[in-house]
Amino acid sequence: MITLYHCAAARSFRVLWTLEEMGLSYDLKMLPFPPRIFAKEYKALNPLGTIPLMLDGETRMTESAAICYYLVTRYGPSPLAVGSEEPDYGAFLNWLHFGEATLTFPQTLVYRYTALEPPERRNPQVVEDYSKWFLARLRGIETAIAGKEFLCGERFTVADVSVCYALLFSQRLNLSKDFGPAVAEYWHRMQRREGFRKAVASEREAGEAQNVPARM
Ligand SMILES: N[C@@H](CCC(=O)N[C@@H](CS)C(=O)NCC(=O)O)C(=O)O
Repeated sequence: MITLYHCAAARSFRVLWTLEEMGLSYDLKMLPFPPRIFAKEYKALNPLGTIPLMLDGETRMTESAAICYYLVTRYGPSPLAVGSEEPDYGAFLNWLHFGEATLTFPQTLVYRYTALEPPERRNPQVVEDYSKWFLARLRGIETAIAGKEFLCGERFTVADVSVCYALLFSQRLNLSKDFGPAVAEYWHRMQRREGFRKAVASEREAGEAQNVPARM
């Protein structure tokens, strides 16, 4: 059984969404955010204190994009992966990592300096600079997705999952108001997927059952 440690709407949502798209069974362990403050015992499991942590037998992983790739290959073959023999293999890997390394990175700074830090440490300059940084990188998606249904491979893949998590996070950060029309339409479409809706319902139900409040 796959075990996923998750905070509502955190990066571990990528993994949860992938699990639901693939129809895999899993045990979802909900934690309050951030676990390093509100679930200090979690550090014994993951000394980084970060979410996600995925356990699958002897396998132990903490990087969301890598876990998505692990799932679609270990439990594949799956159309959610683009194979190395396909023309879009490079594009697939690029978008998969772009979602985390390029898009979520500046968002983390916006989140930290608007919500996570105590009021005296909040920093509007950092927020403004990294909001601009994020929106500039997002322009790459606007061009890539215009006139297309999915980012690559002509089908839904975990590259879409990875990038769409950044779009989900944008809503919380008040950045989604600045989406271009193609990104806005893409994001709207992706949220209508059954796998996305099931993942949202799954985290809500697990949070209620385990009495863990949703992330602020
Ligand atoms: N690169 C990692 C980043 C993991 C990460 O930083 N997760 C955030 C949640 S979205 C976290 O656990 N933050 C906890 C903290 O800041 O203490 C990934 O993609 O999974």
